[in-house]
Amino acid sequence: MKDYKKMTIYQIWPRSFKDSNDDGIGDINGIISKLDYLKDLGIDAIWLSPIYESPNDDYGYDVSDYYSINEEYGTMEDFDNLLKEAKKRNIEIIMDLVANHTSTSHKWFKEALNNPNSKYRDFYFFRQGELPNNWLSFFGNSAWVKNNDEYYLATFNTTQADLNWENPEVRKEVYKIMKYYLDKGVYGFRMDVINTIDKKEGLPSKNPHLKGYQFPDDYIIDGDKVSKYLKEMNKEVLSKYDCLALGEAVLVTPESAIQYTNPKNKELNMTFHFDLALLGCGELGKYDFRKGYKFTIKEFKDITSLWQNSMYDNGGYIGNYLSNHDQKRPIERFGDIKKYYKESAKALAIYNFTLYGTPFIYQGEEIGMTNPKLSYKDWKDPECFNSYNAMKKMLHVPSFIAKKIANFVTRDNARTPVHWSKEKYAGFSNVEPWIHLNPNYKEINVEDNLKDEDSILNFYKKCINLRKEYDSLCYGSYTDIQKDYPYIISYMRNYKDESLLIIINLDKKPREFIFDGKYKFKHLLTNYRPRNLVSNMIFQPFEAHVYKITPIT
Ligand code: ISL
Ligand code: CA
Repeated sequence: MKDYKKMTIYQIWPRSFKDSNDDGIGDINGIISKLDYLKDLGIDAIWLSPIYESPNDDYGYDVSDYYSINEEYGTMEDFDNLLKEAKKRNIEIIMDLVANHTSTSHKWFKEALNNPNSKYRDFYFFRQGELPNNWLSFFGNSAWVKNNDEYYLATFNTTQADLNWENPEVRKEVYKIMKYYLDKGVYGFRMDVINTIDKKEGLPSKNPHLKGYQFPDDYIIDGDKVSKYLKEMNKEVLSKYDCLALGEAVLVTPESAIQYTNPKNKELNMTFHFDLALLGCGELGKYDFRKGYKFTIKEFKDITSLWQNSMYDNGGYIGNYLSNHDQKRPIERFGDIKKYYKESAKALAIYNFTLYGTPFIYQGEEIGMTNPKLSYKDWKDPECFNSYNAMKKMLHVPSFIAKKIANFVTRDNARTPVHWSKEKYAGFSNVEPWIHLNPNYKEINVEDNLKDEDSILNFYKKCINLRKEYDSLCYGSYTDIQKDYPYIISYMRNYKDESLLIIINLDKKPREFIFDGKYKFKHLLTNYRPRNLVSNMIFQPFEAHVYKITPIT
């Protein structure tokens, strides 16, 4: 059995990873050319954001054919080759399974539109007549799209039509896709918005007494039948392979995450949660600026503690991440790019790699890539365009402010090309990339990071190795130390007779930390200088340490 609890997983968003054929778009052969780099970094698996055929309205999360590869990225042969080359290096490939919806260019949907008697009508949600309900989509529109005299449900972009999982034939088709790729040798799936596959019976309006579109929330998230479908998927597919089922469970609660991932329920192996990503956002998500994107370190700590304790104590399991293709680069939010750039990038790495759960790295994070300064002319992301309009229409935000907010939060921030070198176009391509390139590639790039002993990249390698060496980081319990202290996060990880102590100052100011208990200690890792563990310590901004400790008896 492969052990996903010991793995480090690296997310590739293919369009911006590496271009091999000079069209300015990342591709499969580009990924193959960087496998040695990834091997050297020490990762065990790659989660590949979607590479299936797609009109790219949502950059691959709108699939038009699950059995072919987007030609901009290569061919099925290239993909098979990627699998083979990755296997050679002991790297697993995890596919993105986008099965809550298909593109409206998918043949099922086209067939459903063209033929009123088609069985594919029941693959989706079509309703005649009036607007069926007041649901707001994730991307800020009505969740219903009008097409002639009917509507179809699309809870994300208007060209992503929701599949009707109630229909057993839909589920069968999904299982068929999964088997096709598992039989090819992929290690598993990251399942896109998998906890939204059950829509509330009868599709009633949400809070009908309120004016305007309402986010359907519990009417589409974590519905009662999600677990039923996952159990069936497990029985029909997952249980037959040595594979990983990772759920992107959007806005999931700890209770539901435990339900999905506790092995006794036979559903998924792990899930992501959204609470850190949404820190400082208003209740409608990242375009809801009403909290000013402000949060405290104490809130950050409380979220950590809630998830760590509830998962470990109840047999649940999560993937830990700070960045992905849906969030701007987090170093600006949780760290300090001006004064403590390297220190904070490394402190955050220590955090992400020492928690209970499998750590994820998003491409470019390992070299400390930052957010570019975007203008509205640089936008590519459909969520950004739609949410910009929604801010103006629904929240009556003036255009120039809406633009500022969108520049600040758009997913485009995380989707600029990876900086491989100082060369023109950052070594990503020999031509102008498809999306804005962050001009700071001359200062932040893989080439320089590799050369510099003290680089963020070399620090990531150390973090990855630490997990390989210390089982307590992979399997151990989690215990908060000084839970209420508002600046420094500290916790212990225990497994069998091994104990690790982690202390991280998350603040931009020096902070004092009082620690009681007498221990023998071994210093394992720091972003400053190794120092003794004593009861009273002043930690510099973002100073972080990992110790192995044994009680003095
Ligand atoms: O980005 C978000 C936070 O503001 C989310 O609402 C995001 O849309 C949600 O996490 C679901 O994401 C996944 O499904 C989307 C796709 O656009 C994202 O890229 C994907 O990660 C629809 O398929
Ligand atoms: Ca290319």
